Amino acid sequence: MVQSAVTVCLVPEARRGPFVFHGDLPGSCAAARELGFDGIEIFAPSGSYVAPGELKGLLAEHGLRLAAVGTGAGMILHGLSLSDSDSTGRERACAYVREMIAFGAPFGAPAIIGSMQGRTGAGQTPDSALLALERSLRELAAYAAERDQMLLFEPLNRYETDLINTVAHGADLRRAVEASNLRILADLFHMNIEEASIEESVLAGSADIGHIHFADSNRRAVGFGHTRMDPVARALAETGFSGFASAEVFPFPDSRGAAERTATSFRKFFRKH
Ligand code: LER
Ligand code: MN
Repeated sequence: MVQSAVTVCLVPEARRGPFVFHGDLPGSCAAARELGFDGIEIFAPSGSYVAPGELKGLLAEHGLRLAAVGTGAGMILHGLSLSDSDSTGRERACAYVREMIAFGAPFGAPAIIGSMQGRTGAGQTPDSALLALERSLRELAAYAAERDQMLLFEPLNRYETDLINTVAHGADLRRAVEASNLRILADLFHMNIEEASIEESVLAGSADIGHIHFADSNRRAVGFGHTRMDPVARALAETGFSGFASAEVFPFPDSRGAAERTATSFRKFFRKH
């Protein structure tokens, strides 16, 4: 059965980003539980920003799970990239992600590599950038495996990276890295831009996909855009997907409104019976 989650952003520099809740971790947890979500996904400045004890208490108090932890603040705050041609820069990016993996692991929550994949930099070709990314992912997947954790890799739309834009290309990368705990995060917003058919790509990538970013065509809560979600939900049900569908969407019309709309849509598409 698909699990539901909402995103909570704790990075002030990303306050205009596509996250349901911004700041106020205790209040966000209370709202998530009130609306019936199974978990929260945290976007934090670093792996040491949230005290594990405090998070453990909040999750227990509200009966929530930690669905995943985003690592994009490494790019936003520090300009880090896992495909950096400079070995010192690449190692700093890996160290940053390792911290996030170590933070999420005790909660059973995988780290997400989205923006941290970077782009082809000066003096690189797309192939050499991809090789650097592969190397980073191999190291990080091994680090996550030692902690019995999955690592999530997220294809992004062409305006955010020139490296991996589709689920199929992500699956190729997964095979090149040769790590069974590396899974693809399928973000329905990016897929709406890049895939010929979201549902066909979900079916084709079923063995690779470990997490969903549940978003409509315009990156608002599902129900506020024009993506045909019925066939996508059917494809996920057909493949027996049992991971999280986490709302990574703009707080439109506000955080509460986005969370409520997500909760309604989630029930409509994934809790029919
Ligand atoms: C991260 O999950 C993502 O989808 C990127 O677009 C970050 O902006
Ligand atoms: Mn995403």
